[in-house]
Amino acid sequence: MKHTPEIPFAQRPSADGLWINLQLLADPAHPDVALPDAAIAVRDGQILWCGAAAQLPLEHAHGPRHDGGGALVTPGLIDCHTHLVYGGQRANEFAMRLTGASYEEVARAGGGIVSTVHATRKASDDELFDRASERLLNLLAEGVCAIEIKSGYGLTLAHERKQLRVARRLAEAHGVTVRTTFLGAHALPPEYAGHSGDYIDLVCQQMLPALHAEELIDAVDVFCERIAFSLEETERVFQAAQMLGLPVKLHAEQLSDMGGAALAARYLALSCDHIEHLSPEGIAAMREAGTVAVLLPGAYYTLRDTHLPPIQGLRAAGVPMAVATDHNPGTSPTLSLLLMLNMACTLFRLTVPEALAGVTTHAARALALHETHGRIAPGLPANFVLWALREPAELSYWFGHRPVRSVVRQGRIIREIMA
Ligand code: DI6
Ligand code: FE
Repeated sequence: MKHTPEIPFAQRPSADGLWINLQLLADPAHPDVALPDAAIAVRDGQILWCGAAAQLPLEHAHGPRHDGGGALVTPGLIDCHTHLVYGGQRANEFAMRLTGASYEEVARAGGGIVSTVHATRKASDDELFDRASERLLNLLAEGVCAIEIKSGYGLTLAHERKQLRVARRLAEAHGVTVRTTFLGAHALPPEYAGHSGDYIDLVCQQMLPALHAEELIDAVDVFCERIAFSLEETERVFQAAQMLGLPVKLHAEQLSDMGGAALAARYLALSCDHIEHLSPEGIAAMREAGTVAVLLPGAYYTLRDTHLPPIQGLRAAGVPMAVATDHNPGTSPTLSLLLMLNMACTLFRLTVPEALAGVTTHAARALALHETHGRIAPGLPANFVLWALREPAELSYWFGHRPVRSVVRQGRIIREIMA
């Protein structure tokens, strides 16, 4: 079945004009300063002005009017860690874990990431695009305006290229900001069993330079873990990325403390993600480097993890914390960033302002998009969401609910909202 959005993005109406009757939360890190009776002026798809309607400069008062009906308005949400493009699914492993197998046992038995690699290699570009589009539409319908998409289920040059091209095509087709992350070092492909050094050679010497030359890579990631790649192997990939001028990030200390966060910080990583087992030294290194801590409560929940990430330590150190879905078929098969917002509060005890900053300003920083995304401010592209809610805390409070009234994405009005 071919999946196409009902109305192509390019045919959606322009959001240009004056948006009035809004309760404006321009910077979600400060939800207590939502501005009542606010307005946003949009021109050529960009925010021209925003603030209290009473202070609207006369020159912005013309053009079409859009009445927000008193809606709460936030910046578009940002999902800064996903593995959205892949073939197949892994409900069978979910069932195996319910009868006692652990994630690591399933992986060692040839399931896990490698089983998704087989399904992804088999799938055509169009199949991958169609499946990923369906998933993406769920996230977009919740007000997501920017998303990171990782490769890492191809593990050959051709199949990694296929995943990254699909990610670029999704951006174009759906009018959403996509940052692609090359995760060639996600798992050891079966044909390299016992030769992980050779596989890392391939990643560093062939895949990375070729895909970079094709402008398919915005950042480089590694799964640094007992069941994946060592600290030394991770560093080799970081060195290759650095030579090409590409920023790095890391799947760090998810199942054990490998010292990955401190290494990533030495390479000025944009983010360290998961970090359930992050040490005080790791926190200090991340603070020094300005690295964002990306919290992934969906994986924590699915794996029934009990080892909480060191939230209090991160908070005390002032390390920015982001929250993302980690959408993937193994450990986080969720398509709701709003649910992650709730889980970040309920499971990890983030405060409401922390959680809201986690899916906006801090998520933008984790993708090096903080100059353009995650806030509502003059000069930024028009990405904002009107919610059928009265107060910001409701965004974290409800779960299993989609209270979106309207989305403005890349300067166009999206009325979806898909079923
Ligand atoms: N960490 C994760 O949570 C996912 N990848 C990773 O490096 C899991 C991916 C999978 O199981 O397919
Ligand atoms: Fe992940």
